[in-house]
Amino acid sequence: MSNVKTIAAIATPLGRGGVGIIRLSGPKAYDIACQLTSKKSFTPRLAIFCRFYNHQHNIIDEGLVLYFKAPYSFTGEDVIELQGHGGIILQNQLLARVFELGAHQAQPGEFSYRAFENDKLDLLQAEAIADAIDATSAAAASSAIRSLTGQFSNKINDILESLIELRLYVEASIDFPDEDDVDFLNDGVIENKLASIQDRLKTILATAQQGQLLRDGVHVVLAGRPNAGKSSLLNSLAGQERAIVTDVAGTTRDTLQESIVLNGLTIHLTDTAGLRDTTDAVERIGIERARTAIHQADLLVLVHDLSRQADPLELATELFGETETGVPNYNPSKLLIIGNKRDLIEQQQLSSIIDKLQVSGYDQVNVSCETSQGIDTLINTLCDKVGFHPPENSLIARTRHLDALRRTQQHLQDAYLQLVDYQAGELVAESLRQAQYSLGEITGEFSADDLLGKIFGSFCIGK
Ligand SMILES: Nc1nc2c(ncn2[C@@H]2O[C@H](COP(=O)(O)OP(=O)(O)OP(=O)(O)O)[C@@H](O)[C@H]2O)c(=O)[nH]1
Ligand SMILES: [Mg+2]
Repeated sequence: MSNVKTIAAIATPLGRGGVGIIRLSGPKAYDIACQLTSKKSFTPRLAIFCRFYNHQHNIIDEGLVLYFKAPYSFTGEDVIELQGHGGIILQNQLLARVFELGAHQAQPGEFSYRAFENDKLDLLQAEAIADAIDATSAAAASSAIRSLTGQFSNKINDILESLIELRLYVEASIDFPDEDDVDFLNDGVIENKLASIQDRLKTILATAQQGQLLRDGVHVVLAGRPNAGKSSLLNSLAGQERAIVTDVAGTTRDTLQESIVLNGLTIHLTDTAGLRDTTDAVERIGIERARTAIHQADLLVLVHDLSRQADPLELATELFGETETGVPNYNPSKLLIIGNKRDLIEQQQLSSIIDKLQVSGYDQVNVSCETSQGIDTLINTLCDKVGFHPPENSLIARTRHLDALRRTQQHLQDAYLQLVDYQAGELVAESLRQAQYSLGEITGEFSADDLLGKIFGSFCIGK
């Protein structure tokens, strides 16, 4: 008798709905379904209308039963789906009855974990399910579905295969040297194969970087002097009046976050209190919070009021500090300057500011929150600055994948140096082995148990 537990959970969101589904997986699932419905048997993949009874043979609910016989199911085990009515009380009563009959509450991600253990999915695909469910934009959802269908895994597996082939070639050459009197380390074969794998890895890393942006979005913080129009800009981008806007300097006291989707990219946008010296205790706390948000930003947006004629670089230096050479203490790739209230100034006044910024390498976009002039350009510049250019067939990715790809890249680079600079065959083989290990972590071929626990533990219950 198998000692695998049979698990059950409500698979649909708990609340009012036409249908609510309870899913069971494990060796007792079939028997539990028979006892629950007083039916003698179920045919796999055939929807059967049944009544669900409690222990006193009173009807709890009625609905469809679907039976997926192992191994032809999501988890690879016997799976039963009970499709009753979507009411909180009904679903909980049905679940309690299923527990009475021997099932155990499924932990978050336990169905997917079983699917992974039974080779129904690899780790990338399992993660893609969670990412598809949690997607915050249509583009993220469709790339998660592409990853789920195995497109990302196939690319990784293809590279893994070439890597293993190359490893075998190097190891065989070490074990059987001089067979044909060729110097295998210098004949260019390994170098070419290695270079080709490195190229493919570079391509997939670029795809994964886009996929990670699609999944996680970016944190953009709006900062600047009071009254520059930070809150007005947040409202313009969000398309609704989220933040309070007045002509009183110091209107925004606390940080305010709004997640918006622009050109398919999820931007977690934070409005902050205007930065200035103040004796007001509440405002001071708000400014401290603004400073914390500024430090955590992926991209900092300095909003300045064009009508005040201030030099934006001097302003950036004042607000964010300066380097020894007197330029703002901010990497131009992480700072975007917005000249707001474009409607209040003439074109000539703008030109001199723009020239100076271009010399310093800072990007500036001029907008008017009043007339919406420049907002579309701003959206495109924001996406450009964070490097968001997802290809049509983008694949969802996580920081974990990027990290593993970068480590693989480093091991391949090491292998290359050992080969070209030192002709050290054993060390080439060792670096290739490490590269294979790092790459294999992505699909879960090599993964520590605690990592798996962490990944599946963040899934929702019932998935
Ligand atoms: N003419 C014009 N006025 C604007 C524009 N953007 C904002 N304003 C006005 O500028 C004033 C300040 O706007 P806010 O968005 O509250 O400025 P803020 O930077 O959030 O200010 P604090 O919260 O005090 O730090 C308001 O009266 C806005 O209506 C613009 O593009 N053109
Ligand atoms: Mg404000």
